[in-house]
Amino acid sequence: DDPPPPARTAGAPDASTAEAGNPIVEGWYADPDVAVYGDRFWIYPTTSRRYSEQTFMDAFSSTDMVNWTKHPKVLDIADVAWAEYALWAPAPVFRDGKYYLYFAANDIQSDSELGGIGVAVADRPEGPYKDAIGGPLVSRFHNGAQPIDQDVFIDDDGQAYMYYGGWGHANVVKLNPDMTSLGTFSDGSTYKEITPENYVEGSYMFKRDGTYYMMWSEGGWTGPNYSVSYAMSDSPTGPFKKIDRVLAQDPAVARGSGHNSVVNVPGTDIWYIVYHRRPLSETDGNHRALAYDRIDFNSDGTIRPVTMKVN
Ligand code: FUB
Repeated sequence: DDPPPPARTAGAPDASTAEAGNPIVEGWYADPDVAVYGDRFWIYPTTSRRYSEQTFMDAFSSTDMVNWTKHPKVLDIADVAWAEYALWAPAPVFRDGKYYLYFAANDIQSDSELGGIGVAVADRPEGPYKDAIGGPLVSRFHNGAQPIDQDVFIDDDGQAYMYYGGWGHANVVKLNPDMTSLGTFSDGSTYKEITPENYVEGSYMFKRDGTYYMMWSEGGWTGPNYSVSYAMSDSPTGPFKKIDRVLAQDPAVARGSGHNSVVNVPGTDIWYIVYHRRPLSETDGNHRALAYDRIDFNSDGTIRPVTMKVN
């Protein structure tokens, strides 16, 4: 039996009073992307290790965002024939009875290397996810954007978009309804550059009250000044003008907070930002931990700066 699609209705999970401790789960994880599938919240993170050792992904599910169940190795590099190392930055999305997990593989530094953004598919949120197309969906630099750190967003009209990019450039592409091939824009182009001010990586898109919010990370990912900023637009393809930084280090709590996603508690106007951060005790560049906090909106839709919970 297929599980039900992502719920925004009765039967949905409830995290309206969540006061969980941070880190969300034990272990070194980064780049969390959160989805609501049926009656559970799901978080898919990068296994935060040296790239050569990032060869699998775990997932975590919860009905309340307090108690989490670990689902080990939902995607394994053994199931992606073209990937040699480094699976990271997963992006989950559901469509037409299938669960998709977009990921980056092989840290390509030039167009001549194999790697980029791939897509895996499963019948269930916990996988097992298998490579859907036998090669990368985006395998080269376009507009200067390294093919990493993707997020997939399906608009209310059914059009799917993928936002991605490292090395200071961001692109948006359209996905066809099969979710495994790229579409074209009305001008015939495939890749549209949407780089906002100070963009480094970690693109993310969500929609609230008809407004499109693009979020991204700034600063070096190993440094204390890694942070999250956002733009608002009335179009999923921008333009995206930076409004402000919303999540930054707090020297009393954690450093290097970034690479986020956002979840709306179904049926409410309660929103959480899910991100990774570095514990103050961190001595290893890969020591990143998952955290989440409330995000609140002003009456004009702008986002108030996030206060990081201590734990
Ligand atoms: O986890 C590997 C890299 O670290 C990601 O691509 C960046 O966004 C940063 O979080």
